[in-house]
Amino acid sequence: QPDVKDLTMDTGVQQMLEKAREEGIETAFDRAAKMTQCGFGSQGVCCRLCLEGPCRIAPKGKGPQRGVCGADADTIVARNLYQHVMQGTSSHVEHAREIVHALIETIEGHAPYQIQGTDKLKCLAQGLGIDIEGKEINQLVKEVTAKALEDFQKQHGTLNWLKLKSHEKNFQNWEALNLLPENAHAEIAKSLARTVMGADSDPANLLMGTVKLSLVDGFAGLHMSTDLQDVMFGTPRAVKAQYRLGVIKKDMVNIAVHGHVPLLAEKVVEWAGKLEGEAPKVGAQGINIVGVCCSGNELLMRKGVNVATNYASQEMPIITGALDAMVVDIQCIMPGLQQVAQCYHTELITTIPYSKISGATHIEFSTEKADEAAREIVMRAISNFTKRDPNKISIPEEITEAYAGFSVEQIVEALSAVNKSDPLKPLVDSIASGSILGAVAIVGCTNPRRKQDKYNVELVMELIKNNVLVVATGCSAHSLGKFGLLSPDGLKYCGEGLRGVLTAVGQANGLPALPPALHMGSCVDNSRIADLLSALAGYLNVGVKDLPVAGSCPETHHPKALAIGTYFLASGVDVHVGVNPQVTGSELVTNVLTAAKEDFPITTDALFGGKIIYEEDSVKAAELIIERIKMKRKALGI
Ligand code: NFS
Ligand code: SF4
Repeated sequence: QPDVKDLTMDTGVQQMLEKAREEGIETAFDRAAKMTQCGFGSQGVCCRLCLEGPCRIAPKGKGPQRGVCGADADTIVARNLYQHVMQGTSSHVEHAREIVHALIETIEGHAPYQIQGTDKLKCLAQGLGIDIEGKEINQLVKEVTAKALEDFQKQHGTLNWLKLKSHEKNFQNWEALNLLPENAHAEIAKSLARTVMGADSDPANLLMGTVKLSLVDGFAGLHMSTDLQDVMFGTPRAVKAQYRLGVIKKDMVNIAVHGHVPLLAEKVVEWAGKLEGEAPKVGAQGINIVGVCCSGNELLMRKGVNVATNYASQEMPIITGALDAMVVDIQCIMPGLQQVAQCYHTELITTIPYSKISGATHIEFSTEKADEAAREIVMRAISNFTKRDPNKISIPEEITEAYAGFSVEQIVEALSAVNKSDPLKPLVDSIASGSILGAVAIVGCTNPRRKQDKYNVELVMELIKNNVLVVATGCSAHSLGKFGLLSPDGLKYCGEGLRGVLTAVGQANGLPALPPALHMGSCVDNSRIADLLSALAGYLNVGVKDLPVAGSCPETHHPKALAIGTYFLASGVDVHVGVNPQVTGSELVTNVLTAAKEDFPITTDALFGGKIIYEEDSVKAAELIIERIKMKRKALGI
C-alpha cells in the first residue's frame, strides 16, 4: 500500500486515509493504486463501437494496425475524443436546460424560487435583442427563457447564446469554418450519429465535429448555465469562507452538499436555516452545511458556505464519522460513496431520477417539490445525528481561510475603485508594463491517480512567482483554497510586480490585498473566464487568441473538462493538460491538437490560435505556458 503522504497533499485527507485503512474501508485512492492501466486505452486506440470488436491497434506497428472494419488508430482516437466531448457537452447542456425550466416554473408560480438577479436579467435581455422598456420582471424572464429554449430546437441559424457571448473575431472565424451549431440537442444527436460504426471516419473531419460540438458546450452549456443561475440566485460577490475537513463540526448536524446544479443546494441551505430550531432537540448545537465539488463552489460563491473537500477526497467527509447526510444531484459523484457511507451512520441521499446509486436513499427533487424535498433531507440529517458512533468520530482540525465570489462584475467593480471611468485600464496597463506577465486560469479537478492538490498548487506557485495572474474554478480552485492561495496570505509567493498590483487593487477596496488566485466559480463558470477574456480583447481591439493568457487543468479527470478545454482551444486559448488525455495513440490527432510538428498541415493553433500543452510535471508546464505567454506578448508589441 502506498504511503498516504504520496496520495494527497492535504494532511486532513491523509489523516482520514489512515483512519479508513485502520477501519478496513476502501477508498478511491486505494482503488486507483490497484488499478493497472491498460496501454491501449491510455493511448485511445481501443474501440468498442460495434460487435465486430472490441478492436485495438497495436502500438509501434507491432500487430494489427486496423480494426475489423478497417478503422485505423487516427479514426479510433478521434472518435473516442469526440465521444468524451459529447459526454461533457450533454452534461452541461442538461444542466443549462434544468435552469431554464426552473426559471419558467418560477414565473408561472409552480416552483418556490425567487428571481434575484434582475440586473443580470435586464442585461441578458438587451443582449438578446429584447426590448426591455416598461416590462415586468416575469415578462422579461419569459422572453429570455424563450430565447434559451430556441437554442434546443431552432433548425436554422445558430445558438442565440453564441451570438450573445462570443467575441466577434471568433464568431467570424467559426462561421468561415462552418462550425456554427444550430441547436444543442441536434448537434449532440448529430455527433452521436456521426461517430457510430461506419459513419465519419476521417480524423480531421471528426476533429472539426468535436470543435463544433464544443461550441455547444461553451454557449448552450457553460454560458447559459452561469447566466441563468445568476438570474435566479444573483451574481456572486466577494465572500470570505473556510476550507478543509475542519469545517465539519462535531457538535452540529453536518450535511454535505455534493454535485452541480444549485437548485437543490440552495434549497438545502434555506431549509437548514428554517429548521435550525430542530437541532437542539437531538442534542446538536445547530445545522452545518458544507460543500463538496461544484455544488460546493456554487454555494461558496453566492452564500459563503464553507468547503469540506474536492473531488478525489469526496469520501473523506463520511470517514470523519460526523457527517449526518450527504446529498447529491448529478455528475462527479463516485458510486463508491455508498460503500463508505454504509460503514458509518451517514445517509447518502440521491435526488435526481436519472442519477441514482443503489443502496442510497432516494428523495426525489423536482423544482415544484423543492421545499418538501429539502425539508425532508434536512430532517433526516437531524435524526441521523442521534445514530452516530462516538468511537468512529475523528475530524481533522486544519482550516484555511479563503476569499471567493470573483464574478466578472465583482472584478470590474474592484478595479473601478482604482479607475472609476475606465476600470479595465489598470489591469491592461499592468499587463503592458510587465508588472503582470499574463493570466492563467487553473481549472478542472483532482484525480485519485495523481497526488491530490500537488499539481494544481505547484503550478500556481510557479506562475505567481513569475508574475502571472491566476484565476481559478472547479475543484482545482478548492486545491488552491486548501493551501492558502485564495487568501491574501498567499501573496508572499507572488513575484514583486504581481504582488504590487494585487495589493494596490485590494487596498483601493479596503482589503489588505487581493488573493494571489481569484476564485471565479464552478466549472460552468468557466464562462466567466471567457467573458473576461472577451472583454479584455474587446478593450484592446484584438482577438482572444492574441491575449497573453492560457488555461490549465493539471489534475483533471472528467470528460466535461475535455469539452471545456476544446471550447477554449476553439476560442484561441492555449490549454495545458496535466493528465494523459488518451489521444497519444494517433500521431495525427496529437499533432493537430499540440502543433508539435511545425510543418503539420492543420493544427488548432493555426485555425484558432490555441493549442494543447500536455505536460504532467507542473514546473515544466509552467515554463511552457510562460514561454507561450511571452510569445503572445511579443506579437502584441509589449
Ligand atoms: Ni468540474 Fe465540478 Fe470537480 Fe472536475 Fe467534477 S466537480 S464540473 S468535473 S471533479 S472540477
Ligand atoms: Fe472494431 Fe471498427 Fe467495430 Fe470499432 S467500429 S469495434 S474498430 S470493427
